Amino acid sequence: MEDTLKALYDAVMEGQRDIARESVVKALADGVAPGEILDAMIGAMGEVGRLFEEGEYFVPEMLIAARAMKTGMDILKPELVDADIQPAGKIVAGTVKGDLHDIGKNLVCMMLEGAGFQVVDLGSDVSPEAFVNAVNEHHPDFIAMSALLTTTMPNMQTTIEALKAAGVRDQVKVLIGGAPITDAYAEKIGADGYAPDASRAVKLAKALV
Ligand code: B1M
Repeated sequence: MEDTLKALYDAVMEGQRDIARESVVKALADGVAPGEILDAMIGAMGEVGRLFEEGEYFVPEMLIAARAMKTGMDILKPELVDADIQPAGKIVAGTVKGDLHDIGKNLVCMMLEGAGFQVVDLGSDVSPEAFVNAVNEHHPDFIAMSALLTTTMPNMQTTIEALKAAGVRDQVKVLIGGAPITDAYAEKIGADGYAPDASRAVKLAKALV
């Protein structure tokens, strides 16, 4: 069992998509808890980030690692979602304009779905207008915005301003997260809450619903 998770960890770090997929399938068949499988992949991506920061990995290595993780997550996702749970609330999620990082946002979406929320995932590079349109179309309880770049963080504020201008700010709670985001930043831009990781995003949404 541990060998399979080690193989999965290595496959994500080395960007080996086929091995990542096979390892997730094998781990599930062996009865490993989906959360443990997820932890192995999150751990590997954390190590990829550390190696990038130390100059040992470059953007292509990060990219293939991220793709391998996504391949594994595609298999894992249905296992994380309990179909019997009634929606606890509806959430429109997306990574803000200009930002292509979607792994953390995808994890947040998966965890929220696993906790019984209905999630409308707008993807990455989502414009303020697209968030506003989604609020008008889906009438969610929350919007969850993700940003991984200091240069795209301000687009969270721009989105909140667009919600205000469209007259829908009061209809939704705005939750934000991503590596450079802090509680202080959430307060500064008038968001309703900040979560540092996916599990705390679930706790936050549950507390505010
Ligand atoms: Co990028 N990248 N990247 N990257 N990348 C970072 C973010 C960086 C910190 C690396 C570094 O320099 N050390 C750095 C940002 C520096 C900064 O702004 N301060 C950086 C850079 C510079 C860039 C480029 C500019 C590189 C370049 O081209 N020169 C470029 C920008 C592209 C763009 O977006 N326009 C770029 C590109 C890429 C790839 C495409 C190669 C790839 C992304 C692939 C993808 O997502 N599909 C990539 C990756 C993989 C990373 C790192 C290595 C890993 C990010 C990740 O997936 N982490 C990252 C370094 C790092 O984080 N150490 C880095 C794993 C993920 C599980 O964590 O996303 O933090 P995270 O999500 C967590 C929490 O933050 C939280 O919960 C998640 C799960 O627990 N959370 C939320 C996230 N969103 C939330 C929303 C919520 C709540 C919680 O709502 C309520």
